[in-house]
Amino acid sequence: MQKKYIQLGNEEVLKGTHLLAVFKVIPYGKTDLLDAASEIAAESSNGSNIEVNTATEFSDSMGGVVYKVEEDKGLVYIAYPWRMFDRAGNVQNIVTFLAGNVFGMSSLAGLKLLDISFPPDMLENYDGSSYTIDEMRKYLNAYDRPILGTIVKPKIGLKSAEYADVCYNFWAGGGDFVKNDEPQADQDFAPFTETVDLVKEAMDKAETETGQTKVHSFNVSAADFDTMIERADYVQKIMKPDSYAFLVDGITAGWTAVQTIRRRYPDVYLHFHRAGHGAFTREENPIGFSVLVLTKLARLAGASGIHTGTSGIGKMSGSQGEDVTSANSALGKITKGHFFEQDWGDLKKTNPIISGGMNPVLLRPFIEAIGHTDFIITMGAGVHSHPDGTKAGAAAVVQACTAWKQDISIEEYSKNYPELARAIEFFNAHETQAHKVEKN
Ligand code: CAP
Ligand code: MG
Repeated sequence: MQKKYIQLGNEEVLKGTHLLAVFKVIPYGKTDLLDAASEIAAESSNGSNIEVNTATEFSDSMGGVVYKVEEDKGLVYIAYPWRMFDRAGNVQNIVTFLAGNVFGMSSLAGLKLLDISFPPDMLENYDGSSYTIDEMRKYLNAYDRPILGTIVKPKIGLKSAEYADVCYNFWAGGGDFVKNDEPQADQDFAPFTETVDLVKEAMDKAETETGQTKVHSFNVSAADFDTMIERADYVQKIMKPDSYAFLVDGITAGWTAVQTIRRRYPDVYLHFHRAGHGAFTREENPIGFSVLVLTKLARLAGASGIHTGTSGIGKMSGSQGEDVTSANSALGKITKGHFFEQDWGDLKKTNPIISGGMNPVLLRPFIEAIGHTDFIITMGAGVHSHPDGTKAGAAAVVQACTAWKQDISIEEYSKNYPELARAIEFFNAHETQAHKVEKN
């Protein structure tokens, strides 16, 4: 045990000088929890497995402090002096410390970072969101309801003109927001610039026909930052201000990619797609971090919105508690499931993006699960599998939302709206949680 990292009952670390973290720890074999805690604190801050002769009084002050443990739950609380982190507002650096080497420690069978809290002085170094859902609502004139979106499906394989046609049909059916699916990038059958050009034409046509403004979220994730910037600049050249968002695959492209786009394009909605997060966040994974931690880090990095799960209502794993907690954390609403209260200071909110197996039938259940409508919802197959096509699928989503706003059941409301009626019949017939398998 590295005793200097164990300071149970230390209250000084709770007075605004330390980042606080809580881990669920499963030591191997008979390793004592406190012993494991000291090794985690060392490896995630200034130490290693053995004390070194090169340490100084100041370097010692940069050590993590185990200030509390809950033996029965395997919980270890560690405080980190916030000055140890890169002062240039670098989220990647926080993750490298707290979710880096420690995940590989041979003495641990499990290590899950469950929650994190940033002191006010530390928050001042971080960007937070600049263009929020509030700006998007203003542009779309969409208030007191979710922003209604889709993901163009099939996930890959449409030519540029076919892609733009799907966008047009969704927007013509009344939808607000279309996103690239997370792997759509610059494929030879749908070159990025050609797709942008045709999406612009589709958007102009749909706006003229509907009298409504529309938004498209373009995936600018790429092999290198220069290419990301080149793609983002092209979108900015072709599209009207406010009519586009930039999507970044935050897990696979990385935190530096997210923050590069945030810092170069502060007037654009930054859409954090979290493909790959399951490797870290699934509740059955003993090693990783929670959706709550991911969401808080995304807010620190300046994501305007991040996918936060469907509370077990859609196709992806996730629970009502976990997903709603992280969604409301993104908005700064303190709900149960937090270990720490987080005062976000001046950092603007990050909105939940709700996606994954959603369809018009599931809209009201989700709104009731999360308790508000300050989110973007995107339905992929839930729109494009509608028996009468994408435009009808979009109309069904809009009708389901109107039914909710008027507090009328979709069954009742659909008596005068055939697109919604067909959607109800179709999605009730298809086990909308078909991806749900009985977890044994
Ligand atoms: C949803 C989706 C999203 C997932 C990501 C997909 O499509 O496009 O990427 O929602 O999950 O590829 O599955 P569907 P999460 O609407 O057709 O399911 O939002 O949980 O990160
Ligand atoms: Mg997707």
